[in-house]
Amino acid sequence: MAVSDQDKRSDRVADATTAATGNGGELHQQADGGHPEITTNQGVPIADNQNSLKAHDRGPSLLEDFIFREKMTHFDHERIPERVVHARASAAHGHFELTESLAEFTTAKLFTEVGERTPVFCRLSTVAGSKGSRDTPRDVRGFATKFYTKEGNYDLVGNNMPVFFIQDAMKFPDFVHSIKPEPDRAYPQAAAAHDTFWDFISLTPESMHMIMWAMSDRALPRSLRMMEGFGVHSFRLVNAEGQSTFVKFHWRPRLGMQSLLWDEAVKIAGADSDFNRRDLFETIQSGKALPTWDLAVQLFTEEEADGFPFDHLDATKLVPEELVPLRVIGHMVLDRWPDNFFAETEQVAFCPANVIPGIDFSDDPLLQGRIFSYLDTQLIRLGGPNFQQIPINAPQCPFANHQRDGFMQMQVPKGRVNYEPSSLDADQPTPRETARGFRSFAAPTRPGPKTRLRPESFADHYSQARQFYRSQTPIEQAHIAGGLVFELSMVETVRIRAAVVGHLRHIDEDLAQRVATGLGLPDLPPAPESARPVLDLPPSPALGLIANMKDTLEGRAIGILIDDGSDAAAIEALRQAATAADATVKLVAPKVGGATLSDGKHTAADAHLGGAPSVIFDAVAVVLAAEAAQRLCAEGAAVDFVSHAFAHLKAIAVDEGGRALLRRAGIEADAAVVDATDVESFIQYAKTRQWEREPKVRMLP
Ligand code: HDE
Repeated sequence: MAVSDQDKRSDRVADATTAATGNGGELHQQADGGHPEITTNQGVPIADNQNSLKAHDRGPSLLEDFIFREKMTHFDHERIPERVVHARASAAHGHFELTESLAEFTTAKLFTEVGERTPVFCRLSTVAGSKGSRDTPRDVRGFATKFYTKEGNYDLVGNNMPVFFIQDAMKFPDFVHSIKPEPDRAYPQAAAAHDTFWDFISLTPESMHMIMWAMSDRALPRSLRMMEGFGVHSFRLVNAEGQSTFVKFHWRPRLGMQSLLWDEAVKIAGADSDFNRRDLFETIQSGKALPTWDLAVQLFTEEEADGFPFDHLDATKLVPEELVPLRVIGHMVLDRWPDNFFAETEQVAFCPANVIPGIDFSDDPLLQGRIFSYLDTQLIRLGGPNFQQIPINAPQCPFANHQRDGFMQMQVPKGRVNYEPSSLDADQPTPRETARGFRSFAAPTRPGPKTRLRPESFADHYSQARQFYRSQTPIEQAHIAGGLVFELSMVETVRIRAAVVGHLRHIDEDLAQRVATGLGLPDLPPAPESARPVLDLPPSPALGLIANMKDTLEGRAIGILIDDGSDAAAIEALRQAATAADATVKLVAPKVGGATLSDGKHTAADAHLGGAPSVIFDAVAVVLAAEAAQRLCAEGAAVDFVSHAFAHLKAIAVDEGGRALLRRAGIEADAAVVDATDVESFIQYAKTRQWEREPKVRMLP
C-alpha cells in the first residue's frame, strides 16, 4: 500500500528545518516565526521533498514533475571547474591595520592612513593538488589576499616562498603540465615526485633556486598560521609627485614559522588529510592564537636596483634582507571563517592586475604574464564577465561604469544611457580629473627591436641557490638533501636523476654528493655548463627556517594519552600548564567515550586513539595506570603513539605506565623524555623539536 503525503508529514517537517532555499535567496519565514518554508526556486511551496511524482505508487516517474527536475538540474550543475593550480585551499576574512605610513612613497590610502582597518579575505592554498587532495604534500603554498580598500580592491597574490620556478610567463603552462599528474596514468596526485616534473626541472636551470626552497621544510608548514608569505615580484609604489619606488612585500607570521618533518607529513596525510584546514577553522572558531602576520616591505629605487648583483625583475631572485632591510608597516588578522565555502573560498577571484592608485607593476616578465592570465582564468571558471558581482569579489567601496549585460548579470541598470561621454543623463559615471584616478606610472621605455630574448641579467641560475643552501643549519641542509633523494627516487628515468644531481654540483658539491649517494648513483654526474660563474654570496640568516622559529607553544597542540585509572592530578597539572602556555590540549583514549580516572570521575576523551595519532600533536604525554599500560602495550596504535612522537623529535612526558609503553616501543629516553610530574621541563621541551635527536632516529643523507 502506498504511503500518503499526509503520513510522511512529520519527516518533511524535520527535513525542512535544516533546509535552505537552495539558491541563496531569501528564506521563507513562517508567519509565526517558525522554520522557513521550503519552496522551488520560483518560490512555489513544496509539499513533499522526499518523493518524486509517479504514474502510480510503483509506476514510472512523470516528466511533468517540475519540482524534481528543478532540484536535480541544479544539483547536476553544482560544480564549477576547479582552479588549474591552487585548487585546494582554506580562506578566512579579517582585516589589515596600517601602523606605519608610506605616504612618502605612495598615494594608496591602504598604505598611508595609519590606524585604518581595511577588510581582507585571505586564501591559503597548496598548488599542485586537486580540490580534494591532502593538506600536507611537499608543495609551495599560495598566499592570496584581497584588500577591500576605499579605492577599490587590491589583490596581493603571493606564495609562501619568495622566488619562483621560471622567469617568463611563456613557460608556465609547460611547468604546470609537468608537475600535475602525468596525462596518461593520471598520477601522482599533489606530488612533484615523478618523472615529468623532474624532467622539466633538469632542463630548466633557472628553477634551481626555487628547488632549494621547495625541498626545504618550508614546503611542509605545520600550520597555515606558521608560514611566511611573499609578493614575489617587485611592484611599484607611486607617490603624489608621480615618483616610483620598487617594493617587495613580505608577510611574517606572529607565531613564528613551524614546519612538519617529511615522515610526519606523510603520516598526517593518512590521519587527517584536512590537517591545515582543520587547524585554521578550529583556531578561528576558538578566537585564540588567531592567524596574524606582520606586513613588511623592502623599498628600493631604480638606481639602487641597478647596483644589485642580480636583476630584481627576475622572479627566480630575491632581494636579500641584508641588502634591503624589511620595514614592518602593519599587520593582518584573520578572525572570521567564511559562512559558505563555495560562495566565498571557491568563488573568490584573485587577480594580480587588481591594483589601486599608488601601486603599479614592474616589468618582471612573469608578473606581466600573470596580469593577463588571472582574469582569463576567472572568465572560464566563474562562467562569464560578471563574476565581480559575486559578493566575495565585489568592491566594498562605491563602483560604477557602463559595462553591461553578459551571463549572470545581477544588476538592473536604469535609463537609456549605457555609454560615455553622454549628454542625455548628467548623473552617469564619468572619470574625475583628480589625483584620485588610477594613472599608470610613466615608466620610460627603451627604443629597440622587438625580441623574444631573455636578458643577460637573468643568466645566473645558481648563485642565490647556493646562498640559500649555505644559509641553512646542518639539519636543514640534511632535510634538503633528504627531500631531493626522496623526490628523485620516485623518478624512474635514471638519466633524469643524474641530470638534476649535475645541477646541484653548481650549488654545493657536498649536497650533490649526498644526493648522489642517497640515490646510489655510482659516480657524481657531470655538471652542465653554467652561463655565469657561480658567486659565493654571504649567508643570509633570514633564509633559514629553524632560526625563524619562535620558542613558544602558542597556537600549538598537546595530546595526552589516558585510559581507565590514569592519574587525574597529573593529567590536570599537564593540562593547566599547557593551557597557560597557550597550547590546546586533547585527551586521547582507547574509547572516545573517555575513561574513569584515578579520582573515580569519568572524563570524556577529545579523540579516539585510532583517530588521533601523535603526528597531529606538537608534543605528547602518556599517563597510564599499570593495568591500562599492560593492555596498551598490545595495541599497535598506542605503541606508535610514543614511537612516532619520539621519531618526530617531540617532547614526551610519561608516568610509570607511560614508561612501560616506551620500553615496549624500544625507546631509549633522552632529556626531552621527562617525568609527567616535571611539568615545567615538559613545557620547555615541547616548545621546540629535539633536533639533536634526529641522527639517532633517522638515516640522514
Ligand atoms: Fe598563479 N595562477 N600563475 N602564481 N597563483 C593562479 O588563477 C599564473 C604565480 C598564485 O587563492 C590561477 O584563479 C601564471 C606566481 C596564487 O585563488 C592562474 C603564472 C605566484 C594563486 C594562475 C603564475 C602565483 C594562483 C589558477 C606565471 C606567486 C591562487 C586559478 C606567469 C607570486 C589564488 C586562478 C587563489 C592562481 C596563473 C605564477 C600565486 C591559472 C600564468 C609567481 C596564490 O590564473
